[in-house]
Amino acid sequence: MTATLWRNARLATLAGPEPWGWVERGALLADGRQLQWVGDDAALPAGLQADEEIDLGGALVTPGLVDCHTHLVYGGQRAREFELRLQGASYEQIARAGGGIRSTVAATRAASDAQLFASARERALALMREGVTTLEIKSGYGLSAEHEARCLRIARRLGRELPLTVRTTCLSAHALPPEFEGRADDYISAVCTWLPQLHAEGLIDAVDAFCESIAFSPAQTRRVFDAARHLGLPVKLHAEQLSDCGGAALAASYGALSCDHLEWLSAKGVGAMAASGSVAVLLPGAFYFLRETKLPPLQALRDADVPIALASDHNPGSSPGLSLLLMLNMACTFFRMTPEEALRGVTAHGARALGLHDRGTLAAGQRADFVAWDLDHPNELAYWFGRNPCRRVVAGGEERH
Ligand code: DI6
Ligand code: FE
Repeated sequence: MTATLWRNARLATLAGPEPWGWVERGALLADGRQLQWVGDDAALPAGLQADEEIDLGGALVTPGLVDCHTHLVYGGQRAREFELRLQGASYEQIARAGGGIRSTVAATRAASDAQLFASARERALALMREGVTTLEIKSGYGLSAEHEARCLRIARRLGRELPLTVRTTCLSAHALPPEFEGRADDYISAVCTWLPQLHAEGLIDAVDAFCESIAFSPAQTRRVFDAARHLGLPVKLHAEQLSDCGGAALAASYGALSCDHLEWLSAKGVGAMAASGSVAVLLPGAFYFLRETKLPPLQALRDADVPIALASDHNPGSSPGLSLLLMLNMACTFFRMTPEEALRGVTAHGARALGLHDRGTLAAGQRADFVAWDLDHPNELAYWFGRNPCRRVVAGGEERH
C-alpha cells in the first residue's frame, strides 16, 4: 500500500466544531483507500510517512459527493410527456392514462443490456465529473423478476467498472406493470417472492417503494417492508411526494434509512423520523421539474434534528437532470437551505441515507474520497449553476483521470 500526502489544501472537512469543519492550511494523508490523518499541515505528526506528496495549490477540498437517490438505469426518454405537461396535463393524469413510469418500463424491457449499460454509464460519468464518488441506483423500470434483475446487474457492473462506489436499491414496488392491471396485491406478492432471489444473487443493498395514491398503498408498502426485514435488508421510501399518505411514519416504524421527497410530510411524520433516526432526502430537481409549489417542512425537520440529505433523483419522468451541484443551488433557492446544509446534504447526510458511515466527512478512518475545487469558498458550491468547478477527484485513495 502506498501512503500519499496531499498538502496545501483549504479543507471543508465537515467534521469538528468549526463552520464547514474548516482547516485553512490543511493536509490529508491516505494509506491506500483510507484517510490516516487530516488536519493542519503544520501539525502533521512526525511519525507519519508518505511515499508520495502532492501539492494541491491551495485548492478548496471537500469530501467526495454522494448522490443517494437516483433511477439511473432505464431505456428511452420522456420529452413528449414534458410537452404534454406544459400544455396542462398533470403528472398524475399521465400516469393514470398508462404513460409515465409505464412508458419507461416498456422502453427498458425493449432495450438490450448493452444499451442500458451504455446509457447508464454516460449518466454516471456526467455525475462523476462534478465530484460524485458514491452513487445510489434504484431498479424500478423492469417490474418483472427478469428485468429487475437485469437492471440491478447493470448497476452492479457500473460499480465494478467505474472508479465509484455504487449502492443498489430494489424499487420493484415503483408502479404496477401492465400484466398485473387491477391486481396490485398480486403484484406485491410477486415482488415479495423476487426479493429473496435478488438478494441471494447479491444484487440489493436496500429496498424502496413508491407509497402514493398513484402507486402503492401503505398496506402494500408494509408487505414489501416485511419481506425486506425478513431478509435483513434496510428500507427507504418515496413518501409524501404528491400527497400525505403517512408513508414516512410507516417507514420510520421499520427504522428506514431514509424517507425521500417529503413535500407533504406532516408534523407526525417529522416526529416519527426523528425518533427512528431516518434521514430526510429532499429532491429539488423533481420539485422543480413537476412545478410543485408545496414546500417540504424544512424548519420542522431542522427543529427535530432530522438529518437532511439532497439528491438528484435522476429519472426520465420527474427529474432528468445530471447535476448534483445544481441541486445544491435549488435546495437553497426553493427550500431555503443554507449552503452549508446543502453541502452536508450531499456528503455526510447523503452517506447516512445509504447506511454508510465511512464517508461524507474528511477525518482519520474515513474513506479517502475527496474533491479539489476551483473555488475560494465552499458556499460557492451552492452559488454557481451551470458551471463545473471540479478540478480533481480522489476516490478510494486513487486520483481519477
Ligand atoms: N417518484 C419520482 O419522482 C420518480 N419515481 C417516483 O417514485 C419518477 C419516476 C418516473 O416518472 O419515471
Ligand atoms: Fe425517486
